[in-house]
Amino acid sequence: MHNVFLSLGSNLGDREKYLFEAVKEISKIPDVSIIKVSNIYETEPVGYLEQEKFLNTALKLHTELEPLELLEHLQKVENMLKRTREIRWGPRTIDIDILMIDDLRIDLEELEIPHPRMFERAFVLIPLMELIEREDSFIDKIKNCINNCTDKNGVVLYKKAEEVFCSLLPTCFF
Ligand code: GSY
Repeated sequence: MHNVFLSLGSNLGDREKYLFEAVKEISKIPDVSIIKVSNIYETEPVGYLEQEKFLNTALKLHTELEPLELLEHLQKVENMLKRTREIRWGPRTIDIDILMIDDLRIDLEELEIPHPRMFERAFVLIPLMELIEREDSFIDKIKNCINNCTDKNGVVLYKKAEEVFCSLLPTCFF
């Protein structure tokens, strides 16, 4: 069984609906159980700045799938939600990134774990920190990085997880 953390973001169309649909589709992937979902944050765009604000959330999963199998399923969810990616760092209906899988380090063209830019991004780390337990690896690094992130003022609580995802998950998951 693998312990997995994901980051989800949307800044095109009905952003909240895309996050909801993405979590719904992820919950249907065989051999995947959603353990916890973070609150949703509204975040200033990072990278390509001339675009709308994002909504970001994070998920903790347990899965029997191997990393590349999980990636394939998540890419299907992105495709199903009509993700468009005309500009490299530009607007998208949904973005699903695998952040960490156990203590694994993976260095493949299609998948780098831990996610190569996660420790620089407050929009990833602030939701993620809600899901992290004391025994999880990288906890000290995540805390330090949040303290040092210059963009954390651009990350503002938008909605509590239970307001948005309650029909998908038991309350104990929030
Ligand atoms: O890497 C995910 C897509 N993305 C985001 C995002 O999800 N949130 C914010 N705030 N900025 C972003 N820039 C990119 S690219």
